[in-house]
Amino acid sequence: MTSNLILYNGPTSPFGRKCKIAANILQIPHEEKIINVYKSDFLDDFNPLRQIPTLVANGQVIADSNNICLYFDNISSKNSLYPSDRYWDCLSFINVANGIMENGVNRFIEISAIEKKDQREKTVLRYEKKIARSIEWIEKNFQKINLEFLSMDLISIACALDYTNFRYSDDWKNNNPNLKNWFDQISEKEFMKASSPGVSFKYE
Ligand SMILES: N[C@@H](CCC(=O)N[C@@H](CS)C(=O)NCC(=O)O)C(=O)O
Repeated sequence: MTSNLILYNGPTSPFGRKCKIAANILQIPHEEKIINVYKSDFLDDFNPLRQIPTLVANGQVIADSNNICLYFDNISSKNSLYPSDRYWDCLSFINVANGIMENGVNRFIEISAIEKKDQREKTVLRYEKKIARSIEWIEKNFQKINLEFLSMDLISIACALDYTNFRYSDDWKNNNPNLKNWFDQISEKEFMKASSPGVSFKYE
């Protein structure tokens, strides 16, 4: 498929998954390139943080998943994924979902890429506490979200929870019944199945 939108992505990135699902729902034609971010020096010219997702849109670089999703939303003729009646609320939920992803990624790096003797137990616990607290916060505030409309915060929450299941644990389901019920349903959607994590590259 030829396109002037190139989404550099990874096989398991929850941030990249958010963008992929947003592009799917908003019907944004683009080319996705799955790269090994740890070996992709070429990306430094676009994004000195060398992170995925990074979008190159007609030569314009857009880094960071939040910016990429906003860009897709901006150029789409579909309904915005950011409901105007709860815009700031939506951004706050997205921020909490991103935090779950970030702590999940950092936790996984700590336990999988660092020699056992050098792993920081307290740091891992700190990541885990933040993940648990954030999921509980979403559960407690979930009624603020209109579940009839697939908004960007719901997409982000779904990606964050699935990444938690993938890299850490699904024990959160035991004490967050509303989220569990909703998550079990959204997991059945084609856009979730089509974007589920692949095989990761070795951290280096
Ligand atoms: N704030 C960024 C975070 C992206 C991020 O952390 N990406 C990870 C993969 S999940 C990455 O590229 N890691 C490689 C590295 O930082 O060296 C976003 O929302 O896009």
